[in-house]
Amino acid sequence: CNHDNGGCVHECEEDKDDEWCSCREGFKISTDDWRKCVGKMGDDFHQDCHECINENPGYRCKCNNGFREDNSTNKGNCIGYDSDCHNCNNTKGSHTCSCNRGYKLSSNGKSCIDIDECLGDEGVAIDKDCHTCKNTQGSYTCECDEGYEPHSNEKRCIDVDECERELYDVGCHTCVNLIGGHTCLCNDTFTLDNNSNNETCVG
Ligand SMILES: [Ca+2]
Ligand SMILES: [Ca+2]
Repeated sequence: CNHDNGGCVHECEEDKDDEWCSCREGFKISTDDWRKCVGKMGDDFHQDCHECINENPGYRCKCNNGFREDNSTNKGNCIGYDSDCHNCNNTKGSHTCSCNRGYKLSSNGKSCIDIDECLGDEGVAIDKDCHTCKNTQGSYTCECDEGYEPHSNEKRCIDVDECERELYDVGCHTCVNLIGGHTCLCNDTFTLDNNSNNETCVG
């Protein structure tokens, strides 16, 4: 009994020859395991507790697969959960699920599944300035057409200012930014070389 309470869940008793486990009032030794105490479900411990583990004070429940001990005020019973349920809310004899942003409840109401925003309409489900929507778990990202880049923290595409970033041809005299592209202006007698890339000024 001096070591780990003799393995007993409730009390350990001993005399000079032997040691044994005993249970507190309302509980008796389990027929399956001499160290465990069983009480009356619904009386000594919660109806929905699968395996009652005594603690001082109170008790905790060991729950079967797919269940966990309720952590709410109603502690001491096992509630079914689905690992894909984000927020499990215990109700009498059952539970409901609520999901984080970007997820919706499955048809059985027990798990959260990703919303594929890309299946929705631009301007409603996704930003209207998102060019190519890529679905992700809990969200989505945008890929942008050439001449655009993704906004740093919004899910939309914005124009790249090629002039400011000096992404224009060295033969271009004056770069003019356009939405989705850019163009060049040439000095005086020069014109854009439309035989090459339309970005080089030729005289
Ligand atoms: Ca998604
Ligand atoms: Ca541009």
